[in-house]
Amino acid sequence: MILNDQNIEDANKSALSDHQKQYDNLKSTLSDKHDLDAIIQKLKDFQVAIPSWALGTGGTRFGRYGGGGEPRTLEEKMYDVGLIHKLNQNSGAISLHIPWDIPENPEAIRQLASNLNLKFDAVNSNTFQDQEDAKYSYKYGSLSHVDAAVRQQAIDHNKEVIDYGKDLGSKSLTVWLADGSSHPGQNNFRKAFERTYESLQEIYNHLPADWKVFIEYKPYEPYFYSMVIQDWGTSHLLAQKLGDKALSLVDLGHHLPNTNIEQIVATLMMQNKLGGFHFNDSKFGDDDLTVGSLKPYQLFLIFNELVDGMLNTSNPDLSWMIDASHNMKDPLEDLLQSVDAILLAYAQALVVDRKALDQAQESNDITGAQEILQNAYRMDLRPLLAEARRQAGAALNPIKAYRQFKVRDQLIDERGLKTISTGL
Ligand code: AOS
Ligand code: ZN
Ligand code: ZN
Repeated sequence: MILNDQNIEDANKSALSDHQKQYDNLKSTLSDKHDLDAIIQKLKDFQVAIPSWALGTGGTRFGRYGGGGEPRTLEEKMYDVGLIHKLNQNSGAISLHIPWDIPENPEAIRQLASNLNLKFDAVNSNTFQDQEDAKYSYKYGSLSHVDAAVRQQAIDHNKEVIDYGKDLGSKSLTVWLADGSSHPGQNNFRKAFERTYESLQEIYNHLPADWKVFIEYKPYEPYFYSMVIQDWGTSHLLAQKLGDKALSLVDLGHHLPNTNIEQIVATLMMQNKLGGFHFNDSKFGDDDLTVGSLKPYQLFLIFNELVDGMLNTSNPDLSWMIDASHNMKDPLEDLLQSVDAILLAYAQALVVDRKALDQAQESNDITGAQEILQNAYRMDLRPLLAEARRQAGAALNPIKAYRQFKVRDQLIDERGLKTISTGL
């Protein structure tokens, strides 16, 4: 491996005494109110899955400017996630997309995953592109298509994705449905929903007993007039009708501007129906900006609800994933930043004084409630994250270590400058 334990230790050596001072400082402010060891344990346990399609340079409609050294195979994608995990010890899972990531030899892939300390998070199906050998086209939809034969092809694909996932030890399927319409009158909304539900039923019935299916929603794109699963309500309705193994998935970029995502989180968790998360950030919608780069307070408020839900509801454990695809930054650097932003928001939510917040809310102390949240958000918890990483054997500063050991240059040396990874 390009990075080994010794490298991480070396990278940490020079920063250690500064870190210790900063952490001790923070500790003295926090430790009378909080059990810091318990918080650090939570931070160490928190694992965010890296999507296979985020490891290369993504495209736009206009161009694709590769950065070099991109992973060309599933093995190389796993290797890159292994690098991220080595640096932060918070990215111990990869989310695969079929057919971009077909595991030709599952046994070997499982072995590689265990060497790299990785698990397989949700597997993703793809009925938003026509494959070369496909009999039918998804131009007019997949699970909602008017033609039963096309629907069957899409259903069979999803079943096949489950089977691939089973071979690897994955426990969930994420369905993001691109079905929709771009012109008023094109679709019968009711019929499109009913057909989608029936198709999902057949997929649901193929799930192993300990599996879940996550239903993602999105208000627009690729279609510009309607999407069959446009919002959390539609996703929840489908999940509710399907049964216990079906849950909604919230992708932060899949909301119209100013949507109160934290309230959606609270509602879905109250119903025990929140299954997973796709983290990113956006200015306009689905822009795949770096997590926390634009609306960190919103991210904190979302985590505040997540933590409250994890404490006070019976919602099943969540599947945490990043969903992004970058065409300007080094994808590995971006993913390191993203995971860090997620952990920071989580840590901030963990130091919210929940008892006091509840009291303030129950007594209509609006100012008090706001103060409690802002106090947590405005505290600099970066030394706490660094300490959690140090204890886990990761780098105090993952991006600094990544640059210090010239990881990208080494990847370019190995793989070449003109490499294109699969994805969008
Ligand atoms: C698309 O907008 C969604 O966010 C999906 O999660 C999709 O499957 C993923 O982005 C890979 O294309
Ligand atoms: Zn997504
Ligand atoms: Zn998306």
